[in-house]
Amino acid sequence: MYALAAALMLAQGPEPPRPSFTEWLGGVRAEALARGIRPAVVDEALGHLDEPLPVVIERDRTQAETVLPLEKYIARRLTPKVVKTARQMVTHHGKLLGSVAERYGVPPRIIVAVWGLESAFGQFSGVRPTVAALATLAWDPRRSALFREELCDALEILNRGDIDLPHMRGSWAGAMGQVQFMPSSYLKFAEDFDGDGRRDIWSSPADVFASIANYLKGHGWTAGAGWGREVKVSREAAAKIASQVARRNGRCQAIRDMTVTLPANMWRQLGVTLSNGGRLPAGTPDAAMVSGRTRHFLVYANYDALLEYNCAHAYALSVGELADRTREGSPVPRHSKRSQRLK
Ligand SMILES: [Ca+2]
Repeated sequence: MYALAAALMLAQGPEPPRPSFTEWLGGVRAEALARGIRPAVVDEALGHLDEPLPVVIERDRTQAETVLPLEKYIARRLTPKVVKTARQMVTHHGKLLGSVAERYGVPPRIIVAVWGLESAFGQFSGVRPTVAALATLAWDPRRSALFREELCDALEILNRGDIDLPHMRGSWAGAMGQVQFMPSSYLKFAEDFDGDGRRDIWSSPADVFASIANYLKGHGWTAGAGWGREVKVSREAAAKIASQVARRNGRCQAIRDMTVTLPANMWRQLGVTLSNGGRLPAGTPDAAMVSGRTRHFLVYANYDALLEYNCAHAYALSVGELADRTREGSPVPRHSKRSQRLK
């Protein structure tokens, strides 16, 4: 790989000298003004940035991918404490979640599960300054165009007055607030559900819940349908599925790591059963198979909306399972592991 990269660099000649961070920011400033963002907003947001933040570059280059098998990831994230908190939140915010669910068609337990996994139910929404983080990532040549666009969108959010600069905070990667939206997603999907004129994903529970629901709805979540279910796949059935059922094509690895969608009847014929060995019930929707090392899941169309939030099966299955476990009478896991933040 390195030899190839070196050869390519030789073929293309040395890279042109890069502008300094300050010179580069001047270009962003001009672009933002051309987009109609008020000079006062641009000056406040960019004026105090003297240099890129080394910690952002470092974090970006060492981002931990999900290396744990998904069974382990789910077990570590869905601790008894997380499940208990999710249940309490579904009850505590019951009335508000009910109104949000009615408007967007996304069930309260799914909204709470996403919220729980994104920001520990609003407790850890990130304290990093979004504009400074995005400016650093946009200046870094690796994914400059993508993050420059996000930076301009962040300035647009400030321009609209939804949040002020000191409160526009989130992760080092630019994901903001309790819903962890990138600025582009914010502009498309954030909602002002409490009606105060600002879309506040940082501190308004109404806006947080509605924004999560609106994002899922905007990515195809269908009201009244589930996300999927765990199933049992014998070794023999697993071998048949591996040899007979094609994988999906898609933009991210998780999508390429699942099968195409088949009618429930086909899954029955391949030997897939309910976890307790029972027959897949009538009315089971068309489904794709997601398999870990030991656990298997049939996932329905709504699962795709969860992957749009974060394209990793470990994440999307954690959301689905956490949502299911907030139901009355569902089992709370007995094992107890220290809560770990794996994102
Ligand atoms: Ca609001």
